[in-house]
Amino acid sequence: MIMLKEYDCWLQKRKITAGINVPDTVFAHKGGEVSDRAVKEFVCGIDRLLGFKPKVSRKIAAGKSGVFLGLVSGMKDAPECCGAKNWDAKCSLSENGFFIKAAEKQIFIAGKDEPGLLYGVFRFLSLLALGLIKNVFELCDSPVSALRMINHWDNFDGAVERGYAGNSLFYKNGGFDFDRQRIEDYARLLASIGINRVSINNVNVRANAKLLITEKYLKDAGKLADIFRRFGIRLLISVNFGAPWSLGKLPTADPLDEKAADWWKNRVALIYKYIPDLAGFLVKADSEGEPGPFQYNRTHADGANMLAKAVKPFGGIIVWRCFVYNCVQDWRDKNVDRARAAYDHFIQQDGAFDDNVILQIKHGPYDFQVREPVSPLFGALKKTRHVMELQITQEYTGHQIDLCYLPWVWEDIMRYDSAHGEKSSIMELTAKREEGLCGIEGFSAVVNVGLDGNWTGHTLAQANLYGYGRMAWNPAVTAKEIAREWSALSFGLNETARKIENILLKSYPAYEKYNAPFGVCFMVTPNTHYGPNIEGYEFSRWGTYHRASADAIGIDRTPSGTGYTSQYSPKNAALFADPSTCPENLILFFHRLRYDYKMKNGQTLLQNIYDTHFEGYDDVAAMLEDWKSLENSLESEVYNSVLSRFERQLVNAREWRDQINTYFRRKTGIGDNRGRVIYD
Ligand code: GCW
Repeated sequence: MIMLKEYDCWLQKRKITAGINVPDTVFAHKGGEVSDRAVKEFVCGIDRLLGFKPKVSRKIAAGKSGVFLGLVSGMKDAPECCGAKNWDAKCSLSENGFFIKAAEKQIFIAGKDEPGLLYGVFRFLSLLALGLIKNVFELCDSPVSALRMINHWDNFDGAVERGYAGNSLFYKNGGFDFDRQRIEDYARLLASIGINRVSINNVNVRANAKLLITEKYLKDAGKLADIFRRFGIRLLISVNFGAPWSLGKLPTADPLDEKAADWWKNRVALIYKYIPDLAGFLVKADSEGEPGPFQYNRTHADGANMLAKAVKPFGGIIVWRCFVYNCVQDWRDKNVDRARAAYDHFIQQDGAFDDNVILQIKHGPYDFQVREPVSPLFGALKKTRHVMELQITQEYTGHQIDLCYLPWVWEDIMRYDSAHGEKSSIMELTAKREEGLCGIEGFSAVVNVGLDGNWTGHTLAQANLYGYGRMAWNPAVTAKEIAREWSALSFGLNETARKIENILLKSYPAYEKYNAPFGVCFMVTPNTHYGPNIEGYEFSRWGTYHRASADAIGIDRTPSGTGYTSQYSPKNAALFADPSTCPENLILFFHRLRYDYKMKNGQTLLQNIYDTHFEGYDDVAAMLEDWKSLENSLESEVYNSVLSRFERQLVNAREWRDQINTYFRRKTGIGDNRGRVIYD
């Protein structure tokens, strides 16, 4: 019977058989707080995996059997340690990187910097638990991404916008209210997957959250920062662009108004008194009603640069979100295309931003849909720092009721080739930072955690948080590798873990099949975004249309339509604009097609809509049966909590299947060519 303490996630306390001898003495100089945290985590990690706590010696005894932990700077002249001499000659580390060398009597973990040592310790422990460290082992690893950030959309009343895992870890009843141990456990989970930045409040900075940057709240924010700092994590605060007006009572928040700019300078100085290592601000402006520079006929560069100048003296950055669009659209107007907005606004400002401004761009042009093309901004921005924004919380992917393993689609995103010159896939653009070229500096993601005992609502949704950390560190890691790691770290090296790994890998294709078809997007219940409502957004102001008629569906985004395809590189513009080369899982995002359009499998578009929705439901039924087969190998609490969510997911999949199929049967008068039941 596999016991799983859900709260411990992938850091389970479970005795393993170590592939190597782990000495019972750790040699480590007294270091900074993060290095000391690394030593503590090594000791605790060995205790939870091997059942003993190594003792710590601050005096390095060269040649002795032991575990040597330290920084590159202090370990270059490492004692004759497991042949690690001159290791740095063959292992060039970048920021936050680490080197691991393990041999029979000695283990050597060196960090490029303090966080690097901490990441090296966590990676050693996870490799040990995965049984991947045998005899002599050597690993030299640095994160491809400099910025590996988590965004919290947590509100001061304790609610979490688009949160499906309980209330906020940080706030309650209008202010900070957190359990220090819970925050420390959370910081440990994030550090164990290489996260180095956390923004702590909703980007929609409303109500009391506007006062976060006042002394009333900064003291508590500072206490939060103290806990995260020990784990190498620096905070960002989301600020409301209109604060000089709404908080400072100035007549304007115009970024070019000197008084408004001075107000921010003074406010920043106050903030850094309480959080000296604040990484900076995260800003949502001119989007969904949030204030921004457009209100003053200023550009986003004007807005971001004004804030950038305020934080520059403190080494701060401004992470400026590109989620802007005209959300007062008239559904009758086929010329306005929300998908065009971010590129239209920002490409013309490439190079206009200060060097401490980083644009944060959603992976797709729309809004975290189950399938979207990658934003045309990636590969096109040549002179502006930027990161990609992903969503771990399952706003459009099942609310952590439905299992939907997101690394599956993230792998597609990382391998997408923007075709802007050489090495221009997302993962190659991320690696370009090393070569000093303007590439993707990292990733940011809206987190899926809350106060639920298992952190994520659905226990298997922990794999999405784990997977985000692994891919943010190295975008080349595959969904399969992540599923294997997470399943084994959580459930052990056994057949049950392998079965859970396979269920994870089946879940995204299943979800995509029963959801909005072939990249047409939305069709979700308005506001909640869970469950089907095929015309729920069809006449809204949000620009989220499918325009299904009696004989066709989809949006023409080619030059003969909204021209969105032209925002891509010439190669991809041509690829997407031609239905015969456009990837079929996106064909209704880019094209308006008749239902009798022949798809690559020889069936019509309409029949493919029916087939995918019947299959999607059947796939969920199969996952449910797979899970039931584990009843006798899993302790009942975990088994039953996940079982109940699979049963709810099956109800949701049936609704999607039947509503979508019935909708198109009624629209077209054409049934399923295999005579399966479609309700009239
Ligand atoms: O997906 C939409 C969500 C909003 C969110 C917004 C954003 C925080 O429905 O809840 O607001 O995107 O990304 O700013």
